[in-house]
Amino acid sequence: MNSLKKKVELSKILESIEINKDTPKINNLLDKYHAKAKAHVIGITGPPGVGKSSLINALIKIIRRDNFSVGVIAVDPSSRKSGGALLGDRARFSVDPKDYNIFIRSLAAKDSLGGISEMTYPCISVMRSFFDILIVETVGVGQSEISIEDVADSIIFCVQPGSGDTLQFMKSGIIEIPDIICVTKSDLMELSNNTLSDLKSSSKYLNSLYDWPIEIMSVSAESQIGIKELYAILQKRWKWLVDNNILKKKRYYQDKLWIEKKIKEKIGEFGFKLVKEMLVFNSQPYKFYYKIVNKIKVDLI
Ligand SMILES: Nc1nc2c(ncn2[C@@H]2O[C@H](COP(=O)(O)OP(=O)(O)OP(=O)(O)O)[C@@H](O)[C@H]2O)c(=O)[nH]1
Ligand SMILES: [Mg+2]
Repeated sequence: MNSLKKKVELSKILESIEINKDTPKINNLLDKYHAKAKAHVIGITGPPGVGKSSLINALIKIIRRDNFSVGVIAVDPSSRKSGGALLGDRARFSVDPKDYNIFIRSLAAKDSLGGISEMTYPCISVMRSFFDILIVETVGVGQSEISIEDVADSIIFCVQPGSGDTLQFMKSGIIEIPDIICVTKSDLMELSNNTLSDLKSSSKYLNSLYDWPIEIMSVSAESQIGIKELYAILQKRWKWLVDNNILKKKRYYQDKLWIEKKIKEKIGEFGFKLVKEMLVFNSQPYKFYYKIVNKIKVDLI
């Protein structure tokens, strides 16, 4: 199938999973794509206006130069009160419309705090079977039931130069510890250097899961500084995830968390406690979810 056809097919699927969610047909379809996952799912998060979209634009260029295909899910926070970029205009994705190996999809954050709505994971499940790399942009506010850390394989946390709060947030658990920390706008030399050295000197407080050495670096999307280096780190990270079998564990955890959240939503915390022990599955998480929710409904009636 050529890339244009693929793009059209993908748009149709995404539309249909939003309209027909929770039907057996859609859950079968989701499992079909779930089984074909190939992309490295990269979450890019950070406060409004920090430069996430600009960084994604810069990454897209380098990814395409390498001839890899790339999908982007931009979780749009504009529907929430906090609004969009506070510091200057919001960057749009400036991609070549004739390049069918780039696909950008916006999802409304609705009222979910971490910006991850119920539809984000099914959308990721489908899109990661279509592309080599899938990037998800969210505004990181943390403290929500499901956040970007629960649906992506690697997390880049963007820090505004001159902001001193980040480390405090991490230490107090308000934000999860990311895999890569990027101080953005490094063309703003002095501010950026200070923030970078603050973060580096405190890195001993950051213990990442599974012994991944957290990378702390500075980037400038505007001046193209550090982008190649960031891309190289992402490739190293992908190899590390695959070679150490960590990807498999992470993906199982992502599936399980999504199922748990959906079950809680359908039958509440009490109902969830009754079935918690039953949540063991090997594959096909969407069919499994559907089966279990229906079994509970029958049992409860
Ligand atoms: N000097 C400088 N400005 C930048 C850089 N990257 C982004 N900006 C500016 O910062 C502003 C916000 O950039 P965005 O990329 O939209 O930031 P964002 O984090 O995606 O913003 P939201 O999606 O609204 O949360 C824009 O005015 C950009 O031009 C950079 O590398 N250097
Ligand atoms: Mg943005």
